[in-house]
Amino acid sequence: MMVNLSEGCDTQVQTIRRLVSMVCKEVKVTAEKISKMEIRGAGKIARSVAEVLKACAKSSEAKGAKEFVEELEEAGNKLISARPSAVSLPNAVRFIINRIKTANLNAKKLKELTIKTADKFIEDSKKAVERIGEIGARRIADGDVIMTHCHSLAVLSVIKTSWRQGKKIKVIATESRPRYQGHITVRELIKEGIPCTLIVDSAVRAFMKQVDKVIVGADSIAANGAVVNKIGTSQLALAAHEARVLFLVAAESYKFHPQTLVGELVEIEERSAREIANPQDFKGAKIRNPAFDVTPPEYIDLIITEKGVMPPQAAILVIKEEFGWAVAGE
Ligand code: RUB
Repeated sequence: MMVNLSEGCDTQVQTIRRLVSMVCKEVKVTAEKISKMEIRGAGKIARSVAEVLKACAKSSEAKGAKEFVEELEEAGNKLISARPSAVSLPNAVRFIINRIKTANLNAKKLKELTIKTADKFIEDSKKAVERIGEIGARRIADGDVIMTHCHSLAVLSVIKTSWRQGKKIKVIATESRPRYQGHITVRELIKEGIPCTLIVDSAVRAFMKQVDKVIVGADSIAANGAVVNKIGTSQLALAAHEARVLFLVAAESYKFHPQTLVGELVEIEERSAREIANPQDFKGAKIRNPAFDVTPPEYIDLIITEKGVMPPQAAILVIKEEFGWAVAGE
């Protein structure tokens, strides 16, 4: 950001102060928590950014509507840059900011609208996860063995709903190296009393013959139905395909990626090598740590959303319904 040198010294200081304060404290704290994965999982990330934009609106001292929108956009951009692969993050930011930008209101009213819109996003998001549980449970039969990967609240909603309906299911969960989110899944399953087995990621194919259905979550779903999810997901899909096991994805509609409609690729986050090993111990070798991978639509049987169940090829219809074609011009 450039500061006009022809401005008086006091004005410059005021401008700098305003720019610095434009991003409220909560934004920095939450962006850092998202980067460090203290807040993780695409749905939770989306709800946390809605909470922060609400906090920014509450604490804003913006004098006019233009200043308020600028503040919110600055906060939104900072949050979006925290993690690149989960489209739920920019989708949540856009859901709120687009409404603010198109409302012809004064700063006070815009603040109120931001709070209301953020609350609506959070509430809809929670309801969507619940609904995915109900819709997804219809696909689960009594006695099914379900394999899952990583930790997804949408997947757990399907599993828990099925269990609470009295279906005697069993779950096989991968540990999901390097961050072991599979441990969180298994702990949640134990708490619910659901029989579960923890396996290493490389044991997926060895266990696939015992499995009836694989269910995973999503960070992004592209217009062609390809699913971006935790690294290793595509291996589960491949093994399921080989063993003719149903491969299901549970995801809210805000996990669909509007820009893929115009050919934009989903950025796959590459995290620090230190999450895998100490580079000093392997001098001379590269250590790679992509956090997500892409499962092609050919390996996906169904996507379970809060609106219903669809084949991956219908992803383009969800994007059109959620975001319209206007996104192509963005
Ligand atoms: C989490 C992950 C989850 C999706 C869906 O990765 O890949 O499967 O985010 O989760 P990370 P949810 O731990 O790196 O964030 O259904 O909870 O949105």
